[in-house]
Amino acid sequence: MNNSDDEMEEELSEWKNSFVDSAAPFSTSSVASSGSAVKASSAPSHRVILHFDLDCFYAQVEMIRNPALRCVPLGVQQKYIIVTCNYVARGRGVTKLMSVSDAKEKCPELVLVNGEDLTHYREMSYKVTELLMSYCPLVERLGFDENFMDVTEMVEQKLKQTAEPGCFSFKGHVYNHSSADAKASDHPRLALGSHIAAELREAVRGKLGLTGCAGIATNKLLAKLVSGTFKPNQQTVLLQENVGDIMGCLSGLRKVPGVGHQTAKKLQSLGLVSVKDLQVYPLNDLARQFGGPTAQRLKNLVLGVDDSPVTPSGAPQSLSDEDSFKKMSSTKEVVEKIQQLLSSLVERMQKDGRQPQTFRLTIRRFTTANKWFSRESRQCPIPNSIGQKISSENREEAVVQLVSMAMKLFQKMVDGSADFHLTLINICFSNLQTRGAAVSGRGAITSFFTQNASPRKPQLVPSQNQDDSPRNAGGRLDTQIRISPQQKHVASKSSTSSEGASHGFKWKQDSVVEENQTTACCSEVFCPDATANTAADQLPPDVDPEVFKLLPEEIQKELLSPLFLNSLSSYHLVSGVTHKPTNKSSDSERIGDPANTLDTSNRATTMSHGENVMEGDELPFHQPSDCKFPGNVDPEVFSELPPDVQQELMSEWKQQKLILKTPSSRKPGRGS
Ligand code: DCP
Ligand code: MG
Ligand code: MG
Repeated sequence: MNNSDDEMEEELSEWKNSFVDSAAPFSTSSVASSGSAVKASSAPSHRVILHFDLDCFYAQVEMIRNPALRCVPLGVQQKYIIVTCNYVARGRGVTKLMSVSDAKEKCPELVLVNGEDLTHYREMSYKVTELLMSYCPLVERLGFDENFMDVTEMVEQKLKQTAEPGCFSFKGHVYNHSSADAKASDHPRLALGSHIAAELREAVRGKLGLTGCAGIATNKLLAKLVSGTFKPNQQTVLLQENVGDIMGCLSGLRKVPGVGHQTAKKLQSLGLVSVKDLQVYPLNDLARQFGGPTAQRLKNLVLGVDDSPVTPSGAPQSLSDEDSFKKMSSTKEVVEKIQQLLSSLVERMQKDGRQPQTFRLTIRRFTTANKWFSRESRQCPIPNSIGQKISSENREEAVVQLVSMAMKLFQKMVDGSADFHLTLINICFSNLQTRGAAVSGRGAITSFFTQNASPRKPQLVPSQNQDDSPRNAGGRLDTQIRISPQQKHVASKSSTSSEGASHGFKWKQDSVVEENQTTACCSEVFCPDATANTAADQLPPDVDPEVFKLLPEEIQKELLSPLFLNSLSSYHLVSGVTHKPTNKSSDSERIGDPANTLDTSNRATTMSHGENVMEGDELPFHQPSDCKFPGNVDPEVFSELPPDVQQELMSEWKQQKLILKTPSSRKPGRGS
């Protein structure tokens, strides 16, 4: 599979086979005519999914912080771009992602605020999700300002309590209908969904002071598509009978959520440009080009069919921060930038309360061939002493030590004595563990939402793909990537933080799919010169002693301590050589997939997305370098076991006590 295919596969991966739905779409009228509208069925006959998208999100946050900005045209600026603007400014011709100079030309009285520090946006974003979750736990975040919610159960409950079909009504708009001609009693579930949406929007406005739009439909794809029909601060229901209309109104295949740049390009090469083109294209022909499952998914998408579940988002699995620039070419600047990024990231990490186990540094070099999309990373474990400082009052000390670690990683990638030209630096904490679990290398992610917020603190079962990385701030892509190619030369802001892709509903667009991030895992167990031999003896065989030598002495000592070596069982300690996985499915590239992490050879992966890389290499599925699998243990089977079981097994193997049988050699992965 070539890179494009991988990316395309990924764009589509979450839009799973749901052709059955399209073959037999739910008929609201049949429900009504059979009289079941008011008789609650035990199993919901169809889902009710809400999609919320806040109005001019960053601008609203700024207006809450400074109410004087409410009545002026306001633009939120990152580098030279207006990433969003309030509706007063929109009324005067300013648009999202306009350059500052164009915006000023359109609206000379435009007031600008700098939006490069995402702290307030991030905090508000989580408050919104938390508030929604207090009504129903099935909430999935999409970027900073969007949430899906599956309210099917709530609707069913309400339906049971509703005796009279005549009392149904729609709140807000109904797509392609005037309120009068849409008969709510024919669509009782969607009608009730519209009431729930209105109530939730009112709660968000009342409690947090934010307005937003909502879409109400039978799946995520349709809810997302319909929610922006009337803006701002309005909501729209999509009836099943109008699915064809809304799909037909999309101006091109790229407008279909889930169809990314690569897919659209390939479709275009087949002469398929409009939604209609793809709808009528024979499935068999499509399957010849894309393979059966992808072809099917594509067909489903253009038919408005999507059975992907709303997957509760959970806490991010990593926290990161980054900045991009036109040119950075001195080590001094690199140190300063890393220091600056670390100061704020460590603060965020401290607020989060968990202790990171892994630190990663990512750089992007300027090259003429691949100007913007080539990232390289090195990562290393974080000694417990530093981890503890992060979560304590010794934050500043932690920053100093982390800067020093970061610079060692930097030197593994860049020869500081030669010329270099960087355009981005990203730092990331991952493998976040609850306190107490950190030392043992075990533990689960706790509720991110319970860290700062209100007394209502829903506990989440985190999904696997959460990443508080620089991506998807706007619900699709990160700022930097979402800026159009013409604008890219200005090197966007990307002080970061987004959650990465939400499991089950990943929107990929534009150039993010082209991003080629090279991540090499770096063996980082270290020894001071004086103790080099003894230390080297203690190092696992595939650890690079050279890297070890580069680290500060106290870190080396700690890393050599038995406690720490023991905890390393959750790391892959390999030297960084990069290769591209040849058989990469979109799923295996995803975070948390054992198939992607159980590479007991040199572990390194060329990923197509930052967010995948962010998360994909942190999971405790690797054979620890100081503990080999017994000969008859199938690594793939091992990878399917829960992390705590793996840990236990590994410690038992260390004592040479356990021999596992090899039950099968099937591949791990989705559905296995
Ligand atoms: N954002 C960003 N960079 C982008 C796009 C968006 O930083 N390239 C940020 C700013 C937005 C926020 O994400 O406020 C949400 O993005 P939306 O696309 O939802 O835009 P808004 O919420 O600002 O406006 P709208 O009212 O159109 O939803
Ligand atoms: Mg928005
Ligand atoms: Mg949005």
